Amino acid sequence: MTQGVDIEAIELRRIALPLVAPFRTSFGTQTDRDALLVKVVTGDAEGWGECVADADPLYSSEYIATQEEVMRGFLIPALASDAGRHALRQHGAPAVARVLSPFKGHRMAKAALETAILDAELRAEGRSLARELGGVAATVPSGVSVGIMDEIAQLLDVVGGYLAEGYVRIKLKIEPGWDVEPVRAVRERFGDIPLQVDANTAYTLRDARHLARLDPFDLLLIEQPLEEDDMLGHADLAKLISTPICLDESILSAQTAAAAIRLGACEIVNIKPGRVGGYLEAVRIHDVAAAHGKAVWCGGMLETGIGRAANVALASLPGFTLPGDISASHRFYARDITEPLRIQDGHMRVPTGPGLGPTPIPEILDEVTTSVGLIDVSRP
Ligand code: OSB
Ligand code: MG
Repeated sequence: MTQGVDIEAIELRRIALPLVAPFRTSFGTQTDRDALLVKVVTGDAEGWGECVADADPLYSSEYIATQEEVMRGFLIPALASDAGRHALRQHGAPAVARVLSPFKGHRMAKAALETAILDAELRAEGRSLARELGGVAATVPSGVSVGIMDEIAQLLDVVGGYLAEGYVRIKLKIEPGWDVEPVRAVRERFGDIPLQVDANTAYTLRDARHLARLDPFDLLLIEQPLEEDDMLGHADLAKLISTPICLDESILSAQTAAAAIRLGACEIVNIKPGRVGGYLEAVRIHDVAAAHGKAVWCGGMLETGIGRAANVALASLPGFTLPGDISASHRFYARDITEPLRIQDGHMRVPTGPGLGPTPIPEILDEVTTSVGLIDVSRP
């Protein structure tokens, strides 16, 4: 348990980082990452959190401008109120979700604030996030997410490059018109590698027969084939295809995870701390899944080293039995804002230093910053 925290100031910083190559999914093509970093300053330490919302509401309804707005207008004032400060002083980071619970949704903003507060608290106490969350592994296996390409030949080159780098699992982004053929080509070229696909809601239940054409390829899973709120559709689809269904966008909390599992809507859960409101809720989803004998893995949202290091800590929990979307810094960024995270023999080392581990390198951070504001929340 953490010990309580007294926040003096919160810095909100927007940064823009070019991607090394465009990343195409069924919902669009990304060439830059526009991110929002939260820095929490206490009397004893500074803590960091990364808001994983994208510039546009294409993955989910959340997007970066609204996340900054809701933090400034509602979430930070609640944390800075007398009741908020009292709760944080008494209980530390575990109080954040409760203080913010009157405000509906905006989980990515809540997650970033909670992470920064938790990080500040752990750094002050010299404890690591992995230990705090219940991590057990010293390294975690690295999978990589591969975008939609124009040509199969290009896809095979890219996948071959990642396998040569040591990634232990390949995830192909799919959409109607780019599904069976790329999967077949990757299987034919690279054989029996751990392989899975992610549709980001691009299909409907009417596509069930088509999706069953993926059955012979022995995929680890198909991620989020149907819409976010189509829990019943996923349960129906599970009866029509043999590839195990994994949910990403649909799982917003431990409650939705429990419902999805009970309904038979998913066999596996992709846990993204931003999507579910923070690392503490992420652990609860891990626990719910474990109680039902379901595997989980840690998803990614093109995080910088800050968010990625925290994801590595989460992925070190025992229920994370499948490789996560936990790739090296240079998979997405020529220059990360932290010391670059690297993979070695297909694995990433779990940070053991205080808090989430790495911190932004100030010179790099300044160069990529597009706006920054400090909110004084101290009281005499
Ligand atoms: O659906 O998993 C997804 C990236 C941005 C938005 C959604 C998703 C992704 C990825 C993971 O596929 C990329 C990563 O490794 O961070
Ligand atoms: Mg996904």
